[in-house]
Amino acid sequence: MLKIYGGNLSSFCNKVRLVANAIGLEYEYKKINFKEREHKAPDFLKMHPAGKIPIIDDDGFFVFESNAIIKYLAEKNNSSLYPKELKQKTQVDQWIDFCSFHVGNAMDKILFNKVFAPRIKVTIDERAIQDGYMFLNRYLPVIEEQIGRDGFLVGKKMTLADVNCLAILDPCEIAEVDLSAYNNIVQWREDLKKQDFYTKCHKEYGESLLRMTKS
Ligand SMILES: N[C@@H](CCC(=O)N[C@@H](CS)C(=O)NCC(=O)O)C(=O)O
Repeated sequence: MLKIYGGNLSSFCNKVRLVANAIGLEYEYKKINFKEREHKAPDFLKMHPAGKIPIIDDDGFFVFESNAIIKYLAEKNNSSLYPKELKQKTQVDQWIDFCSFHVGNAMDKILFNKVFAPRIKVTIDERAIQDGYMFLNRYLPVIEEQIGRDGFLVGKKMTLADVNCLAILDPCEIAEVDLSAYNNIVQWREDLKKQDFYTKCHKEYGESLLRMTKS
């Protein structure tokens, strides 16, 4: 059976589970314990030379990098989440890259410095937090406008581009990123968050977040 190595608090890992759920795949979820440094153990480094999650093991075929993983899973399973028609597929790739490189990087700067750095006793980089908000102010309106066209990032149905963006925006509340000025994003997010593929994964995400904020 497909194995997904991940952690509940990682948007990259949740993205992979969200896609696997949306396709309807059965999988074994193997949680990696960072405190025990399981991700740097010799056997783990054989799967990922840099010791990172997520990774999938598909009957001995190992893949890392969440965006490569979700494309592989969708394509292998003939899912409409990743269209076959070249131009549509390229648009999905385009929005995956835009969200990951721009929105995702901005979110990471904020999330790491506001939420994780104080907990792992690393110096907080205030400039990175400011940059993160500045980039979001620049890129979220682009997402807002795109979703406003047809209800999704590409066309009238959910694709990998939406799932990627949904996972990236998951920590907005804890990172104090206010989405209320973006009506289309708020509505799109609300609609997707009600669906089974999301609620199945988010329960654990929410519980882990709560545990972390209490500790
Ligand atoms: N670009 C990668 C990011 C993976 C990543 O940075 N994962 C973090 C967890 S959120 C990690 O494993 N960090 C441990 C480390 O870098 O040692 C992806 O999309 O999968």
